Amino acid sequence: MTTRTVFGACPHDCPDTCALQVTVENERVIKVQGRAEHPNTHGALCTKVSRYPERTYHAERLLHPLKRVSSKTEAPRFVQVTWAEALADIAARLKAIAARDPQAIQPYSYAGTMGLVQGEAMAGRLWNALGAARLDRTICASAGGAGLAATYGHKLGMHTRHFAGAKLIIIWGSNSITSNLHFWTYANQARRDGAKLICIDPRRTETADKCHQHIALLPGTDGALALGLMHELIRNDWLDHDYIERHVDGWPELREKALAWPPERVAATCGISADEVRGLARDYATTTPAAIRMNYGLQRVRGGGNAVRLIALLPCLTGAWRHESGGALLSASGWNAPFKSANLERPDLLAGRQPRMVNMSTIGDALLQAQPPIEALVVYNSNPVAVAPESPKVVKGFQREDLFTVVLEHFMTDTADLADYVLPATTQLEHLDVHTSYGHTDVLMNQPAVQPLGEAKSNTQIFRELAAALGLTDPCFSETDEQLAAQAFTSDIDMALLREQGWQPLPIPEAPFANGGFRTPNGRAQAAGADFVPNYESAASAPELAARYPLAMISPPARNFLNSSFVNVKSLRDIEGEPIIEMHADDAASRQLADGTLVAAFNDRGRYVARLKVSKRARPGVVNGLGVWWRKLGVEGSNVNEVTHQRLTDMGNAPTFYDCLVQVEAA
Ligand SMILES: Nc1nc2c(c(=O)[nH]1)N[C@H]1C(S)=C(S)[C@@H](COP(=O)(O)OP(=O)(O)OC[C@H]3O[C@@H](n4cnc5c(=O)[nH]c(N)nc54)[C@H](O)[C@@H]3O)O[C@H]1N2
Ligand SMILES: Nc1nc2c(c(=O)[nH]1)N[C@H]1C(S)=C(S)[C@@H](COP(=O)(O)OP(=O)(O)OC[C@H]3O[C@@H](n4cnc5c(=O)[nH]c(N)nc54)[C@H](O)[C@@H]3O)O[C@H]1N2
Ligand SMILES: [Mo]
Repeated sequence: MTTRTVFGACPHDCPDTCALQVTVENERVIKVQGRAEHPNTHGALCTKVSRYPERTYHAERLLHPLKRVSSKTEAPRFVQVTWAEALADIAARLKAIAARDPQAIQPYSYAGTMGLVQGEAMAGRLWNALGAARLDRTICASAGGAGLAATYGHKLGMHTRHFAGAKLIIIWGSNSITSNLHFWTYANQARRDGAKLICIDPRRTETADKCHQHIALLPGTDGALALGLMHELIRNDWLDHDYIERHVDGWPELREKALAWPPERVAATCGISADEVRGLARDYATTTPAAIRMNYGLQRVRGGGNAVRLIALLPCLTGAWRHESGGALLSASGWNAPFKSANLERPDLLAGRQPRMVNMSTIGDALLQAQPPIEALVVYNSNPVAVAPESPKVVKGFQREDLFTVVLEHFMTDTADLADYVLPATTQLEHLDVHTSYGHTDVLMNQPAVQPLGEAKSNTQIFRELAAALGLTDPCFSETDEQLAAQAFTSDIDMALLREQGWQPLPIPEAPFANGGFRTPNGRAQAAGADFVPNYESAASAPELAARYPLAMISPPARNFLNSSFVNVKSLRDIEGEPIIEMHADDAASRQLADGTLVAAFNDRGRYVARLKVSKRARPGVVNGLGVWWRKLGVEGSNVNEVTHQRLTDMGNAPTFYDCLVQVEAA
């Protein structure tokens, strides 16, 4: 028996980007653990990723290329074909389209793997060389990203580890125990050292359970709460005038806006009490150091970009940035200066062309309405039929018989079910990659632990072979994964060290904005223009709609899934049980709905069927439809995106999944 250990990196879309230790016995992975030596991972993995071998060796892993033999509207049927046949046919189809208009070819990808090599490296080269349509990758973080950029000039924030030294931590729009477990370790350490933890979230999450205080505001009202806190900072003169004068532009304008938000008005807008606003302001202003951990949960509403702007300004007003354990963090990805995406994706291959850009968050409308039409769709690292908003339209778009769809996948997802060709892709245990993180600030390397399973090929290899079949001869299409990885970074990253140790920290300042120095053109934080933007769908902003659909629905992540990944891993799905909608006892009673009833959440867009859980985790007026189930593993082939809509955020053109009104009735 031969046993060896391989160093890896978790590929999933999560701020933690853990360092992995993979145990291989007789050429089979038997264990995936967190590396004890890596500071942020400290030997611990979430339940999901510790089941990575179960996912990789899953009986339903795709191991051969498949070709569709049924229509797009009947039950999907596929036959196995050879790689040569699949690639030749795909290349012929794409070539014919490209000869007319390469912009009718649409790539669709997101962060199924966050790897820089298996992400957009070889794929980006292919699309750029062809002149295919571009994709605006907005589905997760672009509202908050735009909010941070407008305020600080970039996606920047505190060191995760310095949260351990804070005396007050506000966990704002984040269920950290579910979605950012290794941050929670630092928050817990702060709590043991006497810090107060406050959670701001419409849902009483497992994280809220463990905080000292939970403020259950209505979804999409965070901007109003931030303005209310500013109101109290002004009225009580809890401002750091020196910091504001030196490092903030536009404060007089924002100050006027904040003065219009006394605690009573905030309370009415947010559905909380005025005392909660006053108490939170007092805690925030009078505790040093005070740190805010935002997550993307709060920016999936119409005003998401502005909400992030307003919250990000709070530490500028109190001078919390003066301390390494004070300030705020939403994303740390702006510290990744050594990452050189252009080396990988080669936008120079566009040679001056500017193909149209399609927003991934409105793929439903794009497939049904774009002019000229999308004729071919190549999907990798994403499951849009499950995760994109307003799935009735997404499904309809994918069902177009005149659409040629290729899906690179590990499994027969809802999206793969609607493909013309399904190509088997390798998992993180079978390919090489390099990673940055949006939580901590280390760069990681993932070594392949075993050979590809069956006939699976890595994304890079599939795109290499597709480029060859399309007759593209640029030498960049022959580069190996090693060569791609080596070009991903500037010389600040020592590839030899990365190979040997598995990770390398980026040099970033301990208290980055203690003396200002934001990444804006003049180095000052920008406050002008930030304001509360109400939801598209709420009782206050759309009373007629709310009369028909009185419940706000949010659809935050289920702990044992990662977006729609892992839903097909039985041991994890068994923990989640079945799709559920959490509802407050008062809302259930007024609808005469008992716990455990099969219910439908519906609106003009669609109907989502799930089991009702009468629960203290839901506040009155808000239902929680935990995401994101595969439609075909859900009830009546539906999931929560049946009811979400395709309208976009105030900044960043992002989706507004949590800005959604429904009614709930027995199914
Ligand atoms: N286990 C697990 N981990 C994950 C993910 C997953 O699906 N499962 N997803 C990953 C991804 S893709 C991302 S982007 C990251 C971050 O993923 P996020 O989706 O940001 O996850 P959370 O940090 O849990 O934030 C969601 C929280 O925001 C709350 N929320 C909803 N609406 C509002 C609102 O209007 N205001 C406020 N204040 N709170 C609101 C929800 O109730 C929920 O508790 O996590 C990653 N980690
Ligand atoms: N209602 C609602 N909808 C949401 C959200 C929500 O909170 N509520 N969250 C949104 C957010 S934050 C995000 S980020 C998106 C995420 O949406 P997606 O990025 O689509 O994420 P996943 O659903 O995890 O699907 C990723 C797919 O990539 C595949 N994959 C993984 N690695 C590889 C690989 O190496 N090669 C190939 N070819 N495939 C691979 C996996 O098998 C998986 O099926 O969903 C969004 N949708
Ligand atoms: Mo995300």
